[in-house]
Amino acid sequence: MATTLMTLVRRNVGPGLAAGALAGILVACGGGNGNGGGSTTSAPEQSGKPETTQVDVKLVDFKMELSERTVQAGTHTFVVKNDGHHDHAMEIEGSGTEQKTRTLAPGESSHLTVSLKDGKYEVYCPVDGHKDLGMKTELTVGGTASTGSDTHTSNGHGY
Ligand SMILES: [Cu+2]
Repeated sequence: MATTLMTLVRRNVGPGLAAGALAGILVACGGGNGNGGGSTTSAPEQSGKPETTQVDVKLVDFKMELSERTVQAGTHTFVVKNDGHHDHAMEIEGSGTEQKTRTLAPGESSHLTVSLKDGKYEVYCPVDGHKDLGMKTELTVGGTASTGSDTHTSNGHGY
């Protein structure tokens, strides 16, 4: 009874599945797109005033109305309209400047372009006695004297 018992037990039970890949927990929640600290430069394009500004002047019996009481130094065009029932005109005087429109009949209008420096100007009607009747007002010229390309911040206190 020779029995060859070759018991070949190949127990190849290797712990093959040891690779418990931990790679599963990779939170793909990458911290979002850079929430850039509000440096949003939305330049409020202030249409800077051109060098020549317009001031409307209304002449009535007997008052003088300016659309602006304060302007910056520079060249200004006064658009003068006689809305009264008498002849009127506009004269501006101050800081060595003295200019006036021609006398305007009721309904007429005229332009007067004046270069103004800092200072106070008297604006009045030079027609007989109208000034004393109330046709006078004041115009203040102040602020930045630079008429150049001064387009920085909006509060340039140039002196
Ligand atoms: Cu007048």
